Amino acid sequence: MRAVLSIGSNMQDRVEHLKSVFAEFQDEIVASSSVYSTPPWGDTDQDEFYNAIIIVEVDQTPLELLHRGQALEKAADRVRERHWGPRTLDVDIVEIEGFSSDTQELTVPHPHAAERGFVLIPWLAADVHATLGGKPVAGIIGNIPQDDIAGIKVLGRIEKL
Ligand code: PH2
Ligand code: MG
Ligand code: MG
Repeated sequence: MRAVLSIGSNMQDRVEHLKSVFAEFQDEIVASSSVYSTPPWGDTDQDEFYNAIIIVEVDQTPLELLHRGQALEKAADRVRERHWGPRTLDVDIVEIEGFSSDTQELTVPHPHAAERGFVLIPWLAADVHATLGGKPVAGIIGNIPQDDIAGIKVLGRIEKL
């Protein structure tokens, strides 16, 4: 199963938190973006995030993959406080090829992906042919307010940070 993961951190050592995800999936990553510095979206009263996209090919079910991401969040001492608030590590499933789900536990494709430059810009960088809901990600980016895109800056490949 091929899945697109959006990972983010805006607390403590952001690079180290993101590295824990790259390490966990090292043998299953088929493509990945650089790390981007991104202004907080939704709840703007918090520090800048570091975000990246990892595309994985895993021999697992969607829920198994979800739980693997949650274990990484737990290992980073993630505390669930504010909705859209600061976090040590967030591992979100953006999309799974040929699969959708709308349950309490898992909503795929991610319901906010199309509004989020911090997801779409790294995703396009990892996969120029990326599509979301049948539409090219390159086109969806054109619908996002320019102000949301302007603050998104590439920092470099994770190995170099
Ligand atoms: N995650 C959120 C809310 N806002 N903003 C940025 N820039 N990056 C994120 O990863 C992020 C966010 C909720 O998960
Ligand atoms: Mg999230
Ligand atoms: Mg999440």
